[in-house]
Amino acid sequence: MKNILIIGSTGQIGSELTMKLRGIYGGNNVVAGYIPGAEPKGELLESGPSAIVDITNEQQIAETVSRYKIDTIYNLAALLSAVAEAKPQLAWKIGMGGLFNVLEVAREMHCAVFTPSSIGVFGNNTPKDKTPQDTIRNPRTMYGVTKVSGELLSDYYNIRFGVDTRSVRFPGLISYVTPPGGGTTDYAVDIYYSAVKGETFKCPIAAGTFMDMMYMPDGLRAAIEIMEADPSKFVHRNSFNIASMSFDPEIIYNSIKKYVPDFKMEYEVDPLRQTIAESWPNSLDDTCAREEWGWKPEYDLDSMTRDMLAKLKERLI
Ligand code: AKB
Repeated sequence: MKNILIIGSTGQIGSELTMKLRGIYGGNNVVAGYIPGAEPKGELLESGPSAIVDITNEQQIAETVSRYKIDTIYNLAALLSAVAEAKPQLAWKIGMGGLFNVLEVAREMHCAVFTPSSIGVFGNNTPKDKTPQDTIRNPRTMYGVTKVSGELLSDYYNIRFGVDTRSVRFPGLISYVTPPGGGTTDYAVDIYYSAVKGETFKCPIAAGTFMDMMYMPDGLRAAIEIMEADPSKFVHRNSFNIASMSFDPEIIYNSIKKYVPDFKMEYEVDPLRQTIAESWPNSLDDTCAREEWGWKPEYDLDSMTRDMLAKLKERLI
């Protein structure tokens, strides 16, 4: 049985991952860490303990780990790519300063650590199609810089201090529960909301721009399965490419139109997001994750679209 602390439990991944982990390990064994202003509510608040844990405050992390006898930390605090470009100093403080605090607590108090990385670690010089696991990582965004540095620092703590650090490079995550904020791939979530609300979708990403995406249930499973995996088979740790689908705006639009025939989309390209999107791969090769810990996605674009539309209809109408 694990005792888990989620830092950033009310965010896009955290809100669902906390509930899923509580379902597996028991409500009382999963602590929802949050910062004031982003308090857990409803089921998230009622189903287990919560604690203020500001990732920039090492002592607060250490006190929570000690109080709840934590052995595993999910470090989900981060600013997404477009917002990190607007606030690069804060993005570094949270992404790198925060990770350093988590790793120091983990080193001293013997915790395993999961920190999400991203397709954002790649840049313009990276091979675009079926991007390999081990290849050029030269991002030109602060988000990407913190993610590459985070991968390196996490591997360093594993090699130098034996901290059990593990990570996956998430594609754009698509979910009907908690909306993302400030990401480059957010359009692939927003488009479903517009379709269900009967609105014309204004797409900020240009036609022909492919990026890897994943339905949240697969993303949650990846985060849990990698922490459960037998590390004796690991060649890599920080961080594994994982993939399930790759599309451009036209392809996801047509997938939705199959079920919402009068749905309309227009382009209003956002230059910042477009530049970031063009620097990211079209699709990742996730062979290493498949071979080293058995990763396998369950959803493709069509099954995700059907589920997203059905779930959003229940929530919004
Ligand atoms: C973003 O768009 O910033 C994130 C990511 C792919 O890491 N969703």
